[in-house]
Amino acid sequence: MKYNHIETKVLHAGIEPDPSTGAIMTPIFQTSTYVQAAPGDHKGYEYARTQNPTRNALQQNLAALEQMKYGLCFSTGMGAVDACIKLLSPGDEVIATNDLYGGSYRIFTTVFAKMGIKFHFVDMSNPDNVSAAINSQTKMVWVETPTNPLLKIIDIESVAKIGHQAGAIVVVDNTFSSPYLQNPFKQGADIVMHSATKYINGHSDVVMGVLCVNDDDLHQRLAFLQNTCGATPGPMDCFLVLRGIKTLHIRMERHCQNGKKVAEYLAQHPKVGEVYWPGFENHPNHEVAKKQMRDFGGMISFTLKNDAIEPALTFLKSTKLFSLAESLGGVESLVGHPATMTHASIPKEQRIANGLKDSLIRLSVGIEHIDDLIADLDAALATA
Ligand code: P1T
Repeated sequence: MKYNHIETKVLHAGIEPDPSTGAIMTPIFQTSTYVQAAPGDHKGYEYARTQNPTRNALQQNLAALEQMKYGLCFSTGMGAVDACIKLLSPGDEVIATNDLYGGSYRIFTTVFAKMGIKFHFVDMSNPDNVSAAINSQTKMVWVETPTNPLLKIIDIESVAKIGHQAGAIVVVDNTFSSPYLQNPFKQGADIVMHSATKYINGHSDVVMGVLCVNDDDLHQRLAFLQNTCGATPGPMDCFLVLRGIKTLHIRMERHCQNGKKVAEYLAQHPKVGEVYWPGFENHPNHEVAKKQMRDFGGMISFTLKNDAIEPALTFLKSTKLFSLAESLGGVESLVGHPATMTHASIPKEQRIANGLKDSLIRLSVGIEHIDDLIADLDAALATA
């Protein structure tokens, strides 16, 4: 049966009742290997780093959600980033967004730069900056949109065109949107990457990464890296993520509803300075967000008036429902301080030059009752 809606795909794509028992839920195939009748005579499964039925179901489900042919799962989001960059060779160059997850910046600048891959970080909210950085060595363009943590919006279609004209592979880290809000393949991305740790799993109990691709050759190369380098997830984690995905659409709707109300509440608060959220009409790329996203998500960053740092630190200690923790995209609300937590690996001068202030506070708005969330923020702002 053919179905096109993500609300149906989350439940059914890639999921078949177990042929041996009829179990409706994909079993956790907790095995490291598979018995062969004779050398090479097997049922499509040889060794669990290479293939696992629980992982296969998840990979197929994720590919369907991104409207692409193939999904590949990794033990962490960083494992997925690592595999992408390993497509490149010494001398190749990457143009990356200058506002991005600190861990991505760290692997680029500390691990791969010393292997001879050169990274240029540019503000991609203006695609002209990507054109200006392209040269004959450009082999990959690394987009994150909305960006972590400044919620900048990058026009995927424009940047993908520029990248493709140069013959580069265009990767979009879709973690902040989830496949529910945005499918970058539709705008031209070659690889769609996720930290499935976030909205895809949604319950803050698994760390996992995903790459989705459509091109057969690119899939072959990435599947080779997945198996050869070995950062694959275990079957229990795959089961948990499959389970989390079933409510992705419902969770995302509530994240977006609550996110809008929290952003509007912050924007009118006398102690709050800037609020970064792509749903505001005065967000510099609001129109691009409307074009490529279904809604604006549950991630919001803000500063206090005059970029006050001490009051921001007091605020970070004062919330009760918003727990102070790294990560995002789970059902429960989190608050973070990018400068000392998720983005501490970006040198301070670089961070400040990119607009990431020490006073910035990041919220991952959960799916609790909105009145309780606002009351928590209100009480914490009163102490700040
Ligand atoms: O944590 P891991 O599953 O390895 O994913 C890394 C990653 C990649 N891309 C983006 C956009 C991310 O936000 C992350 C992880 N981010 C956090 C832990 C954080 O709190 O921002």
